[in-house]
Amino acid sequence: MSMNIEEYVQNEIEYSLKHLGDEKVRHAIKVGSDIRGYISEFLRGKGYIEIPPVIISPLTDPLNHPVYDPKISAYGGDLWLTKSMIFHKQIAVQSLKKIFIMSPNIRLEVEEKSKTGRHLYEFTQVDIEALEKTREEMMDLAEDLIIYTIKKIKENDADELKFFKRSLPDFKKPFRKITYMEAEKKYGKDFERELSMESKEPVWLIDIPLEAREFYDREYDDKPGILRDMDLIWPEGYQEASSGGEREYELPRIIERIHKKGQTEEQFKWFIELARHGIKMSAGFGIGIERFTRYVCGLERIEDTNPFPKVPGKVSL
Ligand code: ASN
Repeated sequence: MSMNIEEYVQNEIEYSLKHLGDEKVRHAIKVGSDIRGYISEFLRGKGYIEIPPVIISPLTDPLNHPVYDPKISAYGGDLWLTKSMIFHKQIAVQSLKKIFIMSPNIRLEVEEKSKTGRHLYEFTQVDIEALEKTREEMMDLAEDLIIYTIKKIKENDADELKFFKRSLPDFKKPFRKITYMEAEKKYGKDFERELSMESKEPVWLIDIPLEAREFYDREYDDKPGILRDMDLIWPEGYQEASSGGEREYELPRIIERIHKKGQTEEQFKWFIELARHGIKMSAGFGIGIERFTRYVCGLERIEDTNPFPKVPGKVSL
């Protein structure tokens, strides 16, 4: 049965008021707010500069899976909503050297994804990039960031953790690492889920094959088809925490990788132009704030971390 627009709006307002009045949601929002604060504090302490988010641009992340991607035509050009600031990071880091962004991303995922409890079509990732750093250096930074943030949450959000009956472990560095190929062999097709379910600590999934990733992560010189990238997996079945890698920065390699993905140079002309000017290598990663909050609070559904959650398939306030 279809609703008229007044009914729809009425339902949405009622939902929002009920959602925001839910004690669980209020506690989770407080934890999410603190996670943002501690991550910023940590990164500033390491010399990272926060830059403002880009919301709309002719250049955004192609992603490795299809999403609904509406084009906004204005001023004689075409613009898209940011799916990630990957290219802006690569540009900004050339002069700023170490950067981060509390970056709102829009990814209009298929309705099916509402079932995972891990997807929102509007979310925030803290997106981090550093010039002339290796993947290993960035993994080390990510481990310190997670250990620091969880320590602070345990010190300062004891009431919230008690409410959620959540006791968080003290993770030790370095986190375990497993290659994509090893994980697939050991756990089968659904390896990310299996790996997460059996782990008590975060695990790095490294060396992801070219088909499973976007064109911009760097391919090994001596292992064709394998990328110098990494995903971090939360334990206890909470799955992906972060994704990142070293980047391609040399023009011929960028062009080759765009073609290998069956994408066009036209789509990435802004980035190609930049690479033509010459850019230095960089590496980085992004951590989803709502997913971090979901893990810390031990929540089943990600929408409880956000006052105005955008669940795939649903028009929401
Ligand atoms: N933030 C990710 C990275 O740094 C990119 C993404 O979100 N797709 O690699």
